[in-house]
Amino acid sequence: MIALVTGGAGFIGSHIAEHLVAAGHRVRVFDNFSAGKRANLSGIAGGQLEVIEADVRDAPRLEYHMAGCDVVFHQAAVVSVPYSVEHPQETHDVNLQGTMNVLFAAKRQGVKRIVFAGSAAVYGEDPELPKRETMRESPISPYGVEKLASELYLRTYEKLHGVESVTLRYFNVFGPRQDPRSPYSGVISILVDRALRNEAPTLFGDGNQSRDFVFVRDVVQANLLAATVPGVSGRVYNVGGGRRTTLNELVAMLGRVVGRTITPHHGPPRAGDIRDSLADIGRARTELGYEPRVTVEEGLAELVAHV
Ligand code: UD2
Repeated sequence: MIALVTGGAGFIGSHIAEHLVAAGHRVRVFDNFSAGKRANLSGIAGGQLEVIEADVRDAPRLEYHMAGCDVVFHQAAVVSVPYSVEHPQETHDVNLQGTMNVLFAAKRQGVKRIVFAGSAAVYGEDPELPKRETMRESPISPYGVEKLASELYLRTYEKLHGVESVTLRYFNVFGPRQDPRSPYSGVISILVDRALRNEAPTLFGDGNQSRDFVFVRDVVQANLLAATVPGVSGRVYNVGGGRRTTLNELVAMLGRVVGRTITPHHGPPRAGDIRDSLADIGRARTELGYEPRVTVEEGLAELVAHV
């Protein structure tokens, strides 16, 4: 197939691109390199990969490069929840208008299916766990609103115009190429970075908050299934590991991986944080055949070996 990966030079997008090329597909990476990096693509064999430096806000260019594509993996986004609170117009333009641009272009170009990087952020702070796709969404940030509105546009276009799409609501994705250097980086990338520098990490709060961490290779698996399994268009799926790990457990696991005890500092809890998160992945299992294969500790070991 020919696939366009928006955000294809980023953390998750570059893993999708790499996997597709390795499986013999032709891939167009569409990325503005604001967060993406050329180095993320350096391990991908040249011939089947085309890299387009452009922005999803640029609708004509997006449509131009979508011509002839079978599938679009729409990963491009400004991924920070706190940044969306500070810069809602910018994140609206990228995260919602960008999705609409993908959708309109895909419709006109006859793309067979869009796979959309949704987010657990659509669930908001309702404490009920595990999160199921049938629960009422109640986002509490511009980011969550943008991801939810994007899903709704995709689903509505499927009903109105038959444009096929599948939304994957990512939980806490981790793995190689996740950038640890921003204040908004995922906690695992920060913990590993500090451990390898022999610095103590800071946990915000008591460290007993928990997340459903999922290794990036399992997220790639979910994307490929979402692109190819018949009869799932218009569906929404949680993509997590289906298990919950506290930050204190993470720190202990990382200590085992690096072979020494890590003693974190504790700071005040981060404003706006939810306490716990856990995905019910039953729907993805049943309908897509998704099965997370990498445990958190295995993923940590692979990450440490990679850095
Ligand atoms: C995740 C997603 C976000 C959104 C959200 C929805 C990531 C990177 N972010 O945010 O895009 O989908 O879920 O709920 O996956 N922490 C520390 N020390 C640090 C950094 C973080 O203690 O140096 C804590 C933080 O306070 C939180 C936990 O680690 O309790 C996880 O934080 P995160 O930023 O990795 O991810 P999260 O769940 O806020």
